Amino acid sequence: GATASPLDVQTKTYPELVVGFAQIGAESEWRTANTRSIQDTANQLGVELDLSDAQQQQENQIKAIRSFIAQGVDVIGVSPVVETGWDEVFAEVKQAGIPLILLDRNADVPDDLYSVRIGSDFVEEGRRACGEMARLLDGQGSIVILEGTQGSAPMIGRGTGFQECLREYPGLQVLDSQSGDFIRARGKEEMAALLRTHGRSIDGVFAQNDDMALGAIEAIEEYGLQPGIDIKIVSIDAVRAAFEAMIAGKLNATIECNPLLGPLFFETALHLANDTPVEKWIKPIEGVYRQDTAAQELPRRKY
Ligand code: GYE
Repeated sequence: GATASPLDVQTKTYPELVVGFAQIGAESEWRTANTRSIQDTANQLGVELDLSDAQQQQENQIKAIRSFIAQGVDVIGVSPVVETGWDEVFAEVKQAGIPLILLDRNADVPDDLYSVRIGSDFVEEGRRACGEMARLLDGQGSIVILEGTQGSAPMIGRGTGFQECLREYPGLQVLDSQSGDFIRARGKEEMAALLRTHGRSIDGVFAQNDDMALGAIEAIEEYGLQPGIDIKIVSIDAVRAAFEAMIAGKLNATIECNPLLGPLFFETALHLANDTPVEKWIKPIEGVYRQDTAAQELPRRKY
């Protein structure tokens, strides 16, 4: 019949949905897997996606968000490169009545300035990394940290969780920390510098992502030591290359951080576009991987 009953209110479907996403850039294997997951899912579902690449610059992400507002997209997504500096532009999104999803990284803003965050518990990842390091070093030794992008949520969260758990291990100390910006080549450079300064007193490396760990492995080999043996290495993400490095005995453990957030992102976007309530923080389920199961796990890895 022509009369609408409360049961058949108009709802949007995926092919009617227009979504803008302000991505950070392409700094790591994690990030490229994340971008691919978003693009592939949009294609599969028939969602119209406007994807912008900010080349690591917050001002480019802010510009992209303003252009999504001007276009009148249904939902905006952003992975904030750093935690602070978002209040003004997020308030503009709210003012325009557009739902906002923080995908992956969080922002340091009041809860009412975004609709939902979909992403990992970075503090827990840091705690797990410290647990692995303590096991590998038997609770005794000197660690250096390769940090991710300064001021980013994963750098802050992973650092906090690692330090918090270290308090349970008085025999472990952090000698030094340097930022490698989540980039492999930078991880190598910083590790080479740390080796020049601290040499053989380094027992362990906590790299805040796999890419920097892979760079550190090269630096340790060039220095003439054996990564994974002379110096234990724990990192975060669990990308395929990390499994290959574990199989080769050069990386000791990786803490999973799932980048394949595309399906959850668009499902949530559709709910928001249709005013269906969603949880404020949606977390993927993640594991810890070590050398002993790496060969068996590698064929199952999707990123
Ligand atoms: O760990 C790193 C990437 O925000 C969780 O960003 C993400 C991090 C990831 O560059 O590899």
